[in-house]
Amino acid sequence: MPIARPAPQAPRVIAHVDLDCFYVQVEQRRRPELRGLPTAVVQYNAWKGGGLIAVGYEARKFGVKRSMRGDEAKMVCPDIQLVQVPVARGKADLNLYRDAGSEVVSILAAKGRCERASIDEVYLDLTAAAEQMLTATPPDTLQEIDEETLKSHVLGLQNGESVKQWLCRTDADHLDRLLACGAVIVAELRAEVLKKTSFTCSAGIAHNKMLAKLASGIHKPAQQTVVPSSSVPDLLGSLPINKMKQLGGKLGSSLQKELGVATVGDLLHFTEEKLQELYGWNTGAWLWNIARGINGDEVEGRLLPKSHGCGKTFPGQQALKSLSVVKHWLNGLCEELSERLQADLDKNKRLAHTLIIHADGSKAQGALTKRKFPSKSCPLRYGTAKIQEDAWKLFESGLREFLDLQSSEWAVTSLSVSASKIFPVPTGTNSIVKYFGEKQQSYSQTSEVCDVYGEDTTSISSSGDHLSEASDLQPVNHFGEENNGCHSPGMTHQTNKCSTVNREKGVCSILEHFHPIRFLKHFPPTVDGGTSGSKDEETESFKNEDAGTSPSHEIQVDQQREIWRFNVEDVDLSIVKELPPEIQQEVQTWIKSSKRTNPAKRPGSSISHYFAPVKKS
Ligand code: DCP
Ligand code: CA
Ligand code: CA
Repeated sequence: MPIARPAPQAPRVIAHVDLDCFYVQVEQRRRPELRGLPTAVVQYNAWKGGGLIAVGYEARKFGVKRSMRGDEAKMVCPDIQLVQVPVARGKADLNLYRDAGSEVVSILAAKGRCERASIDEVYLDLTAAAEQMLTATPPDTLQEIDEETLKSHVLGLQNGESVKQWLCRTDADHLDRLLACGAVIVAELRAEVLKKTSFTCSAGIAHNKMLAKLASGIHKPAQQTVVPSSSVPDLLGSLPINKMKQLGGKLGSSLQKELGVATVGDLLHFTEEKLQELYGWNTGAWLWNIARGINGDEVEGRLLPKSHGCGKTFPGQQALKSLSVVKHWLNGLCEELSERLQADLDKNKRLAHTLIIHADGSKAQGALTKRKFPSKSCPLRYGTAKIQEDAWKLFESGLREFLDLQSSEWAVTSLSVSASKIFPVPTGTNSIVKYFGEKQQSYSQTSEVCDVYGEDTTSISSSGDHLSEASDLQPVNHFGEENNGCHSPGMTHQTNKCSTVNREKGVCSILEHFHPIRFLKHFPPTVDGGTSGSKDEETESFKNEDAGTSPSHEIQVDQQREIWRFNVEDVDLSIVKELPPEIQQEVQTWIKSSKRTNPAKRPGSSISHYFAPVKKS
């Protein structure tokens, strides 16, 4: 759902940068003999030459399109070079492209806040850099303006004014002067990307994200487009409503049908009150804003994806019809997801907290319900086998709901697994507290939100954000995608309660043994002789007390004023293994230090021993 955010008071310079025919450029860099030749990247499934997922600009001249299959492309362009996407585990392996995208991101991030919005695009907030340039070296003072800047397309130029004249106008208002600086900066960045990676990209430069995104697709490849405020009414006046991000789906169709709105500019005919009356307060306000080119969305400082996902479609005859076949594919997807999560953890020190599965299915004709295959989620446990186990439970629970207790025949036509709610690994001795804090949060969040809302996105350029082309194989990227869903493996569809999740296993089982105790100002001594946290110690988040025969570890969360306690020597290693590796290491360190101080070990007899709260005396 769109969110209406008013424009900030101060003007901003925002760029949207999108790589041209991205997978093709990556393949042409690997195989330079393909440079300059009409080239396309095709999917793994070779049926009819494989579905095209990226088409180079040389091939586009012949009329080759992404919707075609290889055989069709060869008919319109006999010399086309078809490169198959790399394959692993019977599906596309996009790591090559992800890494290439990361190279570009690290170059673009040099000049301002940078948000990686998809596998091949970023937003940049260049306001500070542009302001600085305007003060120190505005375009009119430059001895020479580089060629790439001069090739910019400036929307709405009047009376034969040249780009150079527009860039150097000293009587222009502050807003236009800032955009002119933005154009110079973006041209430099694009030249840098070309020099360092050999990739060309296109960009839009405007006062907000929405306009920058619209502009980057207007002139491609290897070009940039500037949107001065004065050009906005014309731009939006001619923009078909379904080309606007978030208006490609139901909302856009409703506007067309109910209000006869054909272009974004047509929305100007309606008052904000009317739009709010029809579409609700928030959506109404958002529509009123976009009609005027107003958009307050911030560029988020995020160079890494918000979630990881991998999926595959099984159209027509390939549909999966037995549990064992579904399990085979699901296991493969989980294996890939697990590898990527581990790589993210190793490289970026980030942990994901929620596992989600999505599937599409069909039922035998005559089945009574029209229910869709529900998306399901649960807290994520690290380790391939655990992810596979949980994903399988999620699938089974989804299938039960999908069939609605009827014993109808079924077939699965797409499967995907993803991991979301990714946060940096907390550092320092505080980490386990933060880890459990986040776990508890994600656990309760997933128990509240139960439906996945399909995002309703179309852009003027054919964006790869969601990679959702109907085809044999559907790689899923989740840069910037929000996932919602709530169900968990242990949950039955009758109860619809997440509290039954993983009672015996997993993070939740551990959480249940970390009973938070309200922090008391003068906490009495513990039964095992360890002293409690005093007020002075509140900010010391983890305390290893060597107190008597049974040392007690005490974890305090000062913000929440809660304490967890347990006897570290009673911790069962098999339970520790369910934690992410970094946290495991930390717990191992406590255990080692505890053993050193207290070699007499007393084994715990039941799970309730392991993390049992220390009783107050
Ligand atoms: N992609 C995909 N499946 C889709 C859409 C895109 O696998 N349905 C992949 C291949 C693209 C990449 O994502 O190269 C980026 O998608 P874009 O929509 O940005 O398209 P291109 O970069 O290929 O072309 P353009 O020059 O139009 O941006
Ligand atoms: Ca692109
Ligand atoms: Ca793109």
